[in-house]
Amino acid sequence: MRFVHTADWQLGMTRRYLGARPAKEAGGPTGEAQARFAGARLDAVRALGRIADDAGAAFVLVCGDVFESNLVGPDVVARACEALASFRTPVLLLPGNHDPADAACVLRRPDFARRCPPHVTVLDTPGVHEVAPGVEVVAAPWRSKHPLTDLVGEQLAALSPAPRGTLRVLAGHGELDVLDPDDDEPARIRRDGVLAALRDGRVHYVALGDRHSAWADAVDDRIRHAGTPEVTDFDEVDPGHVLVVDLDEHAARVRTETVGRWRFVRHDAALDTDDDLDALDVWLAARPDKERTAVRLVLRGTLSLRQRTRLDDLLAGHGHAYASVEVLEPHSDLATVPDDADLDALDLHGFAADAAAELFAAAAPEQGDAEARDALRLLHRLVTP
Ligand SMILES: [Mn+2]
Repeated sequence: MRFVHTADWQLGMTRRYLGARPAKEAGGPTGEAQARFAGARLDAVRALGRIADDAGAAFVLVCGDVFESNLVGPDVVARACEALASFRTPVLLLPGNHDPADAACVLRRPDFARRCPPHVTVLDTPGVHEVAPGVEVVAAPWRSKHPLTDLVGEQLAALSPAPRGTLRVLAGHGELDVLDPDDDEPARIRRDGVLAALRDGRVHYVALGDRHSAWADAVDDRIRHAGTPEVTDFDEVDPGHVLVVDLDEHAARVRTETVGRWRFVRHDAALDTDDDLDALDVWLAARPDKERTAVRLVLRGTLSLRQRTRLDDLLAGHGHAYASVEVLEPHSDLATVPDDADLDALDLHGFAADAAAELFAAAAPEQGDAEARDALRLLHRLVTP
């Protein structure tokens, strides 16, 4: 029995650094990257549908967070339904923590129900669903944003071993206790219970969502996170995939297919010299697929006013080619300290020179006046060619 395991489509997701909201500063993100990112998430969905169709999969199982929120707009819902309509393979949608099966659930909204293609089933009822002859999916949907129990464990506890000839796949959403040992979180999935259920044949595969990186359990690789099919954040280890699973009573053979095309990249750089700036320039210039890449820079070091202006120009220039280039301020530690060459370069006279000299004194490292440094950066930008 072959099926496709996926999760965390997060349709309707917005990202501030892609220009989801109009930027205040001139030259900031315009929102076109956000629109392309939203389109890419739908492209990934269509791509995994083609993979399922070509592989002759029995179904596509989406383990939660189909939508970013129960409050997504009707346009997001309509486009999701259009993408789902491109599949020939039946699709099973499990409510996750972003789209829980509460009173406002997007998967129960009239606009979704009206457009939802007939081969799509919403697993908003917990328990065993027969999805094909001899194939059962045990659903553990989220019914609220803050469940107080291990929803997967609850389903497993209610099961007897599967009848001979029946394959059972559990569909759950959430983090395993071994991946995030947080004792205060009652909804953590207890891995011991999952391993026991696989051992005694209550289920044959445990398909999970929530973790946006692909992951397989080291003891029993039939416990899996598919990860998000298109990257959503900078801390994801292995996003952009779907899993094609061949399952029998004893084992799962899993093939990983890549559907994601975007990259979110964090880059750390020490900036103290012009050579360091050259290296950053080269790094930014060399990356492929810039229009589908968001870069987050963590910068440390000390630059003169001239070098700081060069950095600002360099980032702005590359920023036009990339989906996003931003400096992660809370983790960066970049000081601008004027040097004598900066003062000479200003070439000021009279009271302006006096004011600049005063600002230089205040901006010296031992004074550490951040406002004086900002004022000097502005002055430098205004008066130097
Ligand atoms: Mn998610």
